[in-house]
Amino acid sequence: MVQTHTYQEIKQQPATWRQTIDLVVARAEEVKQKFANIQPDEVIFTGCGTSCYISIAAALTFQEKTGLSAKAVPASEIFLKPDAVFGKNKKTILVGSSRSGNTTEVVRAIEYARQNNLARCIAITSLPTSDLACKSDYTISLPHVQEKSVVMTSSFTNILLVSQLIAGILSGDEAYLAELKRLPEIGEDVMARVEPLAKTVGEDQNFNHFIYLGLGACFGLANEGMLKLKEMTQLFAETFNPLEFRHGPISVLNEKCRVILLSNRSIQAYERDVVDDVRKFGANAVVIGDSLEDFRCDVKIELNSGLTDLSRSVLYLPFLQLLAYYRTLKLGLNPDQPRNLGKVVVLKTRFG
Ligand code: F1P
Repeated sequence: MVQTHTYQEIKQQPATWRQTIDLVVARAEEVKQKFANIQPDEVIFTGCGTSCYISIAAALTFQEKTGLSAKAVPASEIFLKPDAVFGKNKKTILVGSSRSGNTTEVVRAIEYARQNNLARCIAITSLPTSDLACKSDYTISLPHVQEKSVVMTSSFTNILLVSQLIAGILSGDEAYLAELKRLPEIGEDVMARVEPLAKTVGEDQNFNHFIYLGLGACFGLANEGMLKLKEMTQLFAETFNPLEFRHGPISVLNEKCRVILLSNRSIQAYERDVVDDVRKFGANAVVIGDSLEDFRCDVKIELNSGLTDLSRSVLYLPFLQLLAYYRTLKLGLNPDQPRNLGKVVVLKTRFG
């Protein structure tokens, strides 16, 4: 098999998670101090593309774990629609995520928030020397997560893991932190087990319309699964909340559709009914979750981690990324260099 950068970067994830955990845990006191000094009313997570989907998963996890109000917005909205984003007289922390740290929108978002005294800014990025890192009040950089591929894979899971670790540190939830620390070891096992299934599902050209379903933090992860497939293969792919899917979008289902549900254990009874409906209307249903004995579906991907819903998030990604990767190879395309895409989007329009 051709050893593409994308493949190596997907496979290296569990080892990089280990380094990320050590790096963030070593800064736990510093992180607590930053939040204690600011006492934020709200935390806003922001980014673009994959980093926007990281922000969605991070914000939902952060609020559920810490009890602090949190939300995610695309970086452009910070400086183009600030009144719709920032509450009046609220103390806000803005967390900007970006692999490159040089995406114009996220750098402008941070500059705008600081210049207008709207928020104190934290950056999470792979590049310590990037504009985002230099312009933020506080930076967590991940020098061990350097990707050569245009598509973001290990940077997604590592940046998300940083946000989860921060949520665990701030909430003082030792059980949650202990679960996160088990991810590298469990991840190695999941990576090996899901690869053959991802290859079979990805290479099956009977399906050309992919619908990803996920609720809560899984909505961010489902969006990322959708984006990987879309970026690398240009196939038709969309994302919905599983219960919202019944309110209209379900009408598109036919035998060419493959629906991939990212299951939360806490809401499985609702999800099972959605999957039954998906199959009733002739589509193929793939369910990925921890233990799925009661689901009636076409393909089950059981992670068997024993972890809680909010700890398990990054374990969904190897299957989703490898599925997209294997379809890309099947189509004779280069996963490292998707059509029309570069690693960083730089805007021509000037700021201000
Ligand atoms: C964000 C991003 C990528 C996407 C594309 C352009 O990059 O939107 O998610 O794949 O290649 O850039 P970054 O801000 O995280 O560096």
